[in-house]
Amino acid sequence: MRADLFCRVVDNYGDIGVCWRLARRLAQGPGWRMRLWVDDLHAFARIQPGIDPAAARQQLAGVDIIHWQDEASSTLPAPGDVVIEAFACDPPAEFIDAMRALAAESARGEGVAPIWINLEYLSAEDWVEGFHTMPSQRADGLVKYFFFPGFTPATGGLLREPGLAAERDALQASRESQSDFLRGLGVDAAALAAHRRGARVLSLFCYPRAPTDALAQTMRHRPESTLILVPEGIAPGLDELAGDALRIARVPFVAQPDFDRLLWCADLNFVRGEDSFVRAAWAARPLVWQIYPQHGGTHLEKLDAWLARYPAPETARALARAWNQAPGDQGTATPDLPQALEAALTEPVWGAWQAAAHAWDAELASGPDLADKLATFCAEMLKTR
Ligand code: TRH
Repeated sequence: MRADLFCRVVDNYGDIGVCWRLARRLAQGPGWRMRLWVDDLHAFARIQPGIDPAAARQQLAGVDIIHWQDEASSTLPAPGDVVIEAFACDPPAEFIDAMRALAAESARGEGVAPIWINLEYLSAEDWVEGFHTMPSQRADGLVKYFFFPGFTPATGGLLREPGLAAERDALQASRESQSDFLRGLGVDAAALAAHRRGARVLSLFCYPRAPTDALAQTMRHRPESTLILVPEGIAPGLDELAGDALRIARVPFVAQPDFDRLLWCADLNFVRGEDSFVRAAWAARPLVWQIYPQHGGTHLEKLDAWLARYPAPETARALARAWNQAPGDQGTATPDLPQALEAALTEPVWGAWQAAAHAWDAELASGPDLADKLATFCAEMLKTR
């Protein structure tokens, strides 16, 4: 199966983060020949060492990567068997023209029209199941299928590589291996010593509006020691809030497999957006998700839809709500972050949250992942052509 995956980087890293993971998963799992079109190679290079932001074309991890430049070019390669546009990014007009020509040939029995997929953003909302794989008939005769990631068997599922749990469990079973990994990221001796002495480890990947000062202040005053791992550029003012019981360790942006390992080393992961959120679920550890903020507070409805599915104690859900409230947000009364954090980190809530995180990972891992579901869907659609 040959596939074209189009990715337009809106902002941050999640658009390319999801697309890069999908491209590699389809290449390495179902064995598709993947062509990944990316408009912003700089964001890509930030999360994937080895990407050359100046290259018009390059190969990495078995994926053919094309710098998607909007200038019209008549030399576009012919569309693959499957064309995936991520997050409704609209492929180039000339490419759609070529798809239409293939559809016309197919109608004359002379070829096979590509399957056109629109990969949607992840949502936990109930309506997603009803729209997953729905066709959208265009005026030009082409049909586009909506493919919705999700948390239930009636959705497209979530990206998950085979063997992930075994690799995770091996690292989580050895504090020494975790220490070696963190040292490899440049975590200093004092922080590593705190880690070896059993400090509670948090990872922090959030948007600027997150109440990170309240987080640091709360952790500073707890009886146990805490180590917070923070990627460079995130929560810039946090380092000044370190104290006796709280150490802040800055880590570089790393490739996605190492970002997974960072999450696996933490007892509690503060994540954001879409892809790091899912990867924190795969860490099988407690997580606090900061959803991508949207105007009018619609993101809080999406947050609540997910919280309704998250089997953690109510205290942990209150903490997630507090983490996502910003000054002046409408909606439910803002739970007090320090109070919610204290309660969530204290037994028996903390132990119940840890058990729930483990069970949720196992539940979500039980079915086929998004790449396998997409491959099955496209194979079935091609049979009908
Ligand atoms: O960067 P994000 O905020 O991206 C967001 C979301 O995708 C959101 O859905 C979208 O609407 C918005 O962009 C435009 O968060 P996310 O989704 O977690 O993507 C971050 C990616 O960066 C993820 O794939 C993990 C990766 N990453 C690394 O690979 N290494 C790192 O060191 C870090 C910090 C992140």
